[in-house]
This record gives sequence, structure tokens and C-alpha cells, in this order.
Amino acid sequence: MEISAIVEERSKYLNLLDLVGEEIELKGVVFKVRGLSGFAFILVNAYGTIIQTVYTGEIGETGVKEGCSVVIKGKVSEAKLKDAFVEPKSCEVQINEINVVSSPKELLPFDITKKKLDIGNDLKFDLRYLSMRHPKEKAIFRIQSSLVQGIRSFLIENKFVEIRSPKIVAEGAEGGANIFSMDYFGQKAYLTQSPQFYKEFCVGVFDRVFEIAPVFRAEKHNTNRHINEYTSIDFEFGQIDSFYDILNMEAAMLKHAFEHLKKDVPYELDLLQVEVPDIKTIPALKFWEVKEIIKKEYKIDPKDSFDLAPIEEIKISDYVKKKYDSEFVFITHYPTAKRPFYAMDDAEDPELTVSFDLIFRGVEITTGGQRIHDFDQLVAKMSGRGMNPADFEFFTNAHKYGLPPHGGLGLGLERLTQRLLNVDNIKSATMFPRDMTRLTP
Ligand code: AMO
Repeated sequence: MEISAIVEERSKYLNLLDLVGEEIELKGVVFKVRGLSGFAFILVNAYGTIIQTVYTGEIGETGVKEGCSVVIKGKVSEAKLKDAFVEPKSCEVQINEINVVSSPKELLPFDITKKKLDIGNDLKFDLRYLSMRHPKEKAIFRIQSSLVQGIRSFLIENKFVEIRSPKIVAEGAEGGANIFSMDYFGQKAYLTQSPQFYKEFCVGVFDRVFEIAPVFRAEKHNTNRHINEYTSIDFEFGQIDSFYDILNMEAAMLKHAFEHLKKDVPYELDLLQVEVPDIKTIPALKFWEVKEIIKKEYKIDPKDSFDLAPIEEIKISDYVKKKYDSEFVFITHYPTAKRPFYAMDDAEDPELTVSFDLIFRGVEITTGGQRIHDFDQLVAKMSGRGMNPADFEFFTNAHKYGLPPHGGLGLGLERLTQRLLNVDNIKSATMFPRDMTRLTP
């Protein structure tokens, strides 16, 4: 078999519209059978989309049922289809021959052909590999995949090198208690919270780097925005003139990714009625300014004065939407007290850092900022925080031997998906979520 044959075979059906009048072979899984007297509509899930086929005869005699893998030979004809899940809607396949190549032992325990999957979240996650067969559930992850593709292509076009950092590490980068520890051949080890150290190392090598990979957080609370394993989209780059370069890079990356989405997955965006934001510029407000706005405009005065509470993120989004017609807002200059040791302090006010969060539709989706690149400054900041720089020698060595001014960010893929698709819980935007009680599937 020629290497190109498999590629040709699979790409043929994708252009069904171009094949009207032609005989084709279609391989797929039966999604739904609607038998009528003397004929039947068989919706077939063929490599990703659901195609309508028409069988003339008594379907009951063929052994075809939902979940069967079938090979169909038939002719493509024009049609006007209404079924929300069918794509394309302007043609169908008239079956000449249908053969069952595999048949399920049992039918699915719930109906995946209904307009909306009406099962509870527990069952949805317990049987995720089945519930995802529902077109609307599947669309979430098709969109997520396209988002990653758009982000990755932007970064590669802009000379970022994709790296792979270890997930078993000796020290956490982010501090705090939300770190999983483990026994590593008698030594204490952790599951990584972030590729922070490694991306900074790699700036010293490639200048621009990124990683899209899982990270782990031992969050003990069950919220609609936290999971214990998530996909972190990290980038880091050197030779920055100011930390605003990082904000601009993120805005350009999201703009590119959203444009890619609109071209790549229009069917899924339509199915889930997703409103993809049109990014022009993203306003940037300073942390203390935001606190003032919330107090003045919304009469809210939350207790934590060094961080933003979820309600404040919601309110500032509301404010920015009304004032600047933007669904995104950068919040800059977070207090030093709430930022990790590697964050660079603001030269004008050491109580603040040149760091930021990006809020999208009321939820923080990104943290980023400029990092300390100078060895002495880094060691002094660590010591000032009661950390022992010797424990982090493997990290500070990179600074000792020289790093350029640099910065970057971490963007939570599931939070981005959650806000983009407007789903209520981050777990619904996570293929196989891990929370305090869920380890399977
Ligand atoms: P931070 O800890 O703020 O920053 O995380 C960055 C982004 O990751 C997402 N996120 C989460 N998503 C789901 N569940 C969680 N438990 C969770 N925790 C965080 C959020 C958040 O904005 N090293 C820095 C990034 C950097 O400065 O480059 C870091 O990890 O979307």
C-alpha cells in the first residue's frame, strides 16, 4: 500500500459536498437509526461528523443498530436536512450496500441522540468516554483541541520552541500548600505545579519557549474553577523591553487562536452557540485602581486586600465590558506579598510586582509577569522571604550564569475553554477531570 493511500482514503469523505452524484465508500459508527416502513435513515458518525445515509428496505433484517461499525457503499445525493447534529446538511448518501463489521454487546445506558444529554454530572463523569459521544459533549473537546492548535501555531510562527519539562520535581515553583508530594526512591518529590523554573532555564537556551502540559494542584476545595490536574499553556521569552510585551503577546495569541477557531470548527461553535470574542485591544488596569473601582462602583469591600476575590473578578469584568466593550481585562501590578519569589518587583514601588492576571468573562485565566533575571536580586528576595537559596541552587544557577530580561505566563486551558463556551463548571470543560474524589476514568 502506498503511504499516501490512507491519507487519500480518509480525506475523501471529508469533502462529501464535492462528491454529489458519485459512488463512495463510507466507514463509520451508527449514531442513530430511524426506521420507517420500507426504508430507514441511518446517521453515521464517520471520522468526526455525522452523515445522513438512507437505506431502502427493512433495516431490521440487516442487523444494523446504534453503535455498530459499518462499511457503506452508496451514492451521494443532494438533500435538505434539518437534524441539528448532521453535517453537511445539503447532501446524504443513498445506500447500495451496508456491512456490519462490529456490533456492540449492549446499547448505551443513556440516549446520546437527544438534543441535550440529560444525565446528572456524576454519571456524565463516571461514564465520560460514553457521555462524550453526545455531539454537544464532543464539540466541547473538538473546540478545545482547535484552541490548542491555534495557540500552538501562533507560538511556532513567532519562533517559540516547544519544550517538555519534568512533572516529578524536587521543589515546587509556586509555593503554598497546594502541592502533591510523593516518595521518590526514599527521597521527597512533588508533582509539578508549573513548568516555571524550566521555562526560565530554556529562555537562556532558545530565548522563546512554550509548553502545553499537565500540572498538578492539591486544591482541597471543590469550586467551579479548580481541578487538581489541569493543562497549563506556558510561554516565556527573553529580551523584553517591558512587562507589557508579555500582555501584548498574549492578546495577539488569543486573537490568532480565536480566528483559527472560527475557520476550523464553525459547526461545533454553532452547535454550542459559542460567541467567540473579537479581540481588538485588551484594557489593562492596575490592581489598586481595580480595588478602588469595585469599592466605588459596586460598593464591595472584600477582606483580602492583596488579592482579588472571585466576586471582584466578576465585577471588574462587568465594568470593563460596559466601559470598553471588552470581555477581557488585564490587571497589573499585583502586590509583592501575593506573588511568588521569582516575580520582579516594580522599580517604582517594591511593594508591587510587574506581574498581571488576565480575566476573561469574570474568571482569572492567566497569571504572568516579568521575572527577576539578576542573581543577587533573586537571592536577596528569597532570603527576605525566609527561603533558603541553597535549596533552589539548581534554579538560581541559571541566573548566576546569566539570563536576559524575560517574562511569560501560564494560561489554564480548561478555564479558557470554560469561559469561552460559557459552561458552569470547569470539570465540564475537562475531558477526564480529577477532583478530590475522582480518580477514574
Ligand atoms: P498560577 O498559579 O496563577 O500561575 O496559574 C496560572 C493559571 O492556571 C490556571 N489554574 C488552574 N486551573 C484549574 N484548576 C486549578 N486548580 C488552577 N490553578 C491555576 C488559571 C491560572 O490563571 N507559574 C505561574 C504562571 C506564570 O507566571 O508564568 C502560575 O502557575 O488559569
